[in-house]
Amino acid sequence: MKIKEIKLFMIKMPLKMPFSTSLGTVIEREAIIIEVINQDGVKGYGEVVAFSTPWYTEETIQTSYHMLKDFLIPLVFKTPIEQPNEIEKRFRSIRGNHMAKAGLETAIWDLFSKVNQSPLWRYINGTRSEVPAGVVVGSNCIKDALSQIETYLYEGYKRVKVKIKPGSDFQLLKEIRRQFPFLPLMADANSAYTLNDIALLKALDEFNLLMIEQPLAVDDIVEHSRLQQEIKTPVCLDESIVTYHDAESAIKLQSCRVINIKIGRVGGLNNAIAIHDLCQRNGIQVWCGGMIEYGISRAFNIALSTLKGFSIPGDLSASSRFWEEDIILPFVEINNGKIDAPLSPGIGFELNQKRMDQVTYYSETFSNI
Ligand code: OSB
Ligand code: MG
Repeated sequence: MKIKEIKLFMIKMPLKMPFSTSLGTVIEREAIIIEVINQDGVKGYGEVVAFSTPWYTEETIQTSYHMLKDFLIPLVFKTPIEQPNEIEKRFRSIRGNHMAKAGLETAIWDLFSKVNQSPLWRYINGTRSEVPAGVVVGSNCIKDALSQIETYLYEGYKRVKVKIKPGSDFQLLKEIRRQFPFLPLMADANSAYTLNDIALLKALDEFNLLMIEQPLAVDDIVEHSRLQQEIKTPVCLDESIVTYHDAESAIKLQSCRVINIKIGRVGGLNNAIAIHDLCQRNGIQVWCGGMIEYGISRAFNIALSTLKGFSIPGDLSASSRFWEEDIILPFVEINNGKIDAPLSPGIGFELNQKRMDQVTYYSETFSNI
């Protein structure tokens, strides 16, 4: 298949309410929406989930734009593509920059599954037609967190994740557990602790958390192994797992019992699927992590979560969780705590053109001549 044209749309929208992590607060969300068009005019869509500043990973929207424009798009234009799973190899000549790669690679997966007239989730051999929804509370004020959780349970979410950091951990979780004793609950620290905090982290065992996500630093694979030996709560790695090899190392060192797979963080759908398969072979549970994304990226997360190993509800929330109006149609909705995997070809959602026009502040077209 020959890619004839690629368009980049820079978009920006305020979140309905600020989202706080141990590393900072997101108020407005930028993203790059990628449209790839083949020789027959069929279109595929992808989304770059890097943030405006490099707080979660090294990438930003601007570095992603540079990578796409000057390196990745030329690599896609260079020769025809036989299969979408060859793009990851083609991109290996460029180091890192996983979110930029994932945005373009996923657009090509969407395009191929459309050409094959198959829903993406079937194209990648997904095994379930609906996926359990999960939601993240983005406030560390105890009162706000409790009232947000109440609203989300009413909306049907079956799993809640809260953000913790030193000074906003034990007491927050204690209050949540007091009010919701049986809620499937997990805590995400975004690297806020060190092994010096082991007493506190041990104390969290009493809350019966599904897991604690990324308690220690990004490169603390060895330290996480030490920690997992000391605490009962399963350790889940997020930021630490950027490559297939990272996942292999974490499994070998027993640094975690769970891995959060994010398509953007691991450089695309091909790697996400490979890490899923590796975890399946090694008895490691996986779930799909969120990036405060728009509907295009969410659609890929839904498709990925239909794979057999995604046994735990992911950060899979409705369009209305973050957005007044999402950039896709129909909006993602929760029904009885689940999201239906769409039945139409590709990602199964259309671009909401009216909304795209409102939120696009820059665009550029690249032609393969
Ligand atoms: O650490 O999982 C994280 C959002 C942005 C950056 C990092 C993380 C998050 C979330 C997911 O917690 C929020 C969501 O999209 O539902
Ligand atoms: Mg996380």
